[in-house]
Amino acid sequence: MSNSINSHVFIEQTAELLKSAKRVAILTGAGVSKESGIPTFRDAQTGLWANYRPEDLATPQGFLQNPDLVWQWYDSRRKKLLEVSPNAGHYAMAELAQFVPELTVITQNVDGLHQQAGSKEVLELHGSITAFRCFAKGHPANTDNIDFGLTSPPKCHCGSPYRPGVVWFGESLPGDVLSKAQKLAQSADVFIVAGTSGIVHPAASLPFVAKEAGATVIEINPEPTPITDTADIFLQGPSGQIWPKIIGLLKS
Ligand code: BJW
Repeated sequence: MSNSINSHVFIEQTAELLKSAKRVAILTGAGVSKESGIPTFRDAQTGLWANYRPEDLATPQGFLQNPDLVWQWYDSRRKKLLEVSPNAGHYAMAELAQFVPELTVITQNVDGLHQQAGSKEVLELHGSITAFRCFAKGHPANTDNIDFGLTSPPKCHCGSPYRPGVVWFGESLPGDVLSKAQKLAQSADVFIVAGTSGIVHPAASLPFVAKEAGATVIEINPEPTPITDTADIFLQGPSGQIWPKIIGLLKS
């Protein structure tokens, strides 16, 4: 049963657990970048899926049907990244590495903000919005050659259009990355899940794998999710406010 109250006591409990933890894994989702100004997917008013259908924009079928629309949507999101910076939550997660022997961030986000904030060990489950490969053969693109503002996807030397290097619905996650994430879930003593709705698999199953394997599971989110009842501690609130409090206690 989770403690569904945002109280200093639970933040203190979290800091105490982290002080004695050896291996810590953090699974993050779109919510941790919201305070940087990047919309989440499923927020009813401001989420990306409030205005667009995931089938049209985040599936291989959608890309085949309308490559220009998909290209332009990702182009505008990539452009937005030039204007944003990591927030206090990203920086605090990066700082946590100074206090625990082993820390890995497993992220569903494609925005690169964990790395920008200084996190060294980052597993990108859903790829990166700044990488490209061709649709047909997966030939990687030299990112420097991909300009902003193109209305159609540029073509690979093999003639196939380039697509963003992200994972769409119905596609497999990068096998090596997923396998590392699953091993971490099985071996972490503290597993923290922050800013995800917990409905997209296989990422959403990782906290359950961790719990089953004996980890203490801690969730950070302003809203309860399907993970909340399984979490040992539920820190209810925004990532950018909760994480700095945890780090503050670790420093004191
Ligand atoms: C805050 C906050 C603040 C707000 N601080 N928090 C098992 C069961 C059922 C279905 C499946 C299954 N296995 C596979 C599937 C199918 C499918 C799936 O999961 N569908 C579900 C929707 C039902 N999964 C797949 O297709 C995956 N592939 C796969 O499994 O391959 C094998 C396979 C293939 C075919 C059949 C079966 C197996 C691939 C999934 C790829 C997801 N891709 C996207 C797009 C990436 C590129 C892009 O950016 O455009 O990834 S979709 C989108 O959802 C994106 C995200 O990474 C992902 C998760 O979203 P996230 O991060 O949780 O965001 P939100 O918006 O949902 O939630 C935000 C949260 O933040 C909320 O909780 C807020 O409260 C909170 N929040 N402010 C902290 N300040």
